[in-house]
Amino acid sequence: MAKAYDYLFKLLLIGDSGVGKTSVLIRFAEDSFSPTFISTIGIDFKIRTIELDGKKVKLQIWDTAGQERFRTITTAYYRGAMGILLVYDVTNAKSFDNIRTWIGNINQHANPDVEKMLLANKCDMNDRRMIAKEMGERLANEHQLRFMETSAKSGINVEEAFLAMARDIKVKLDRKTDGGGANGAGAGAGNKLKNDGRKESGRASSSKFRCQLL
Ligand SMILES: Nc1nc2c(ncn2[C@@H]2O[C@H](COP(=O)(O)OP(=O)(O)O)[C@@H](O)[C@H]2O)c(=O)[nH]1
Ligand SMILES: [Mg+2]
Repeated sequence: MAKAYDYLFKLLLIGDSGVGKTSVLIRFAEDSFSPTFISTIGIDFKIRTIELDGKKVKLQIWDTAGQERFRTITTAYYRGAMGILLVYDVTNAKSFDNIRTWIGNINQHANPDVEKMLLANKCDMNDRRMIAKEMGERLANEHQLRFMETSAKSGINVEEAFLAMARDIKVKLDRKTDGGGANGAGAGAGNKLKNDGRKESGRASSSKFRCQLL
């Protein structure tokens, strides 16, 4: 019997209230968008299964239920998370400043091994932009995070962001289960390429997946 999935990754969305976390999740899971503020009450997580290197990867993506407003996100929410998408809103400088606080919160509560990524959402709203792309890139570099500008509204980079996150987790996991040895197509050299390629692909993706409405 065919397995339903080969990998199960638990991901979380974190960031200030109103930055578009729920919208990004709904764009990714259902490919839809609502222009009104979405009450998160009742939504715990959404599931989408993707394919990576011929493997089925089930993504279980958790959304906060408004606790972010009170900074009461605790260890329970972070438990078992393999990837965290940190989201700010390019039209809201405070949400950008607060990313440092969220990183502190993650460092305090989450598994130190968790894969993190920074998303600059609402990049379709250029007329109201407060945070330049370079500022996001600088912050991401400082914390060695992958970075992308996204728009849940137009769909820019949403798919790419989740795929990049899933890929990073899978690479890390495969490397661990292989005890750092060769896997799949590559022998030792292939592995080294992967190590070096990680940062490269991070850079490549931030320029390749440029927000198209800039
Ligand atoms: N223009 C634009 N609006 C967005 C985008 N993402 C979310 N929004 C809007 O921002 C508001 C807050 O979104 P929501 O997903 O509820 O934010 P959350 O509190 O972080 O979950 C809603 O009115 C959304 O329609 C985006 O990419 N572009
Ligand atoms: Mg929400």
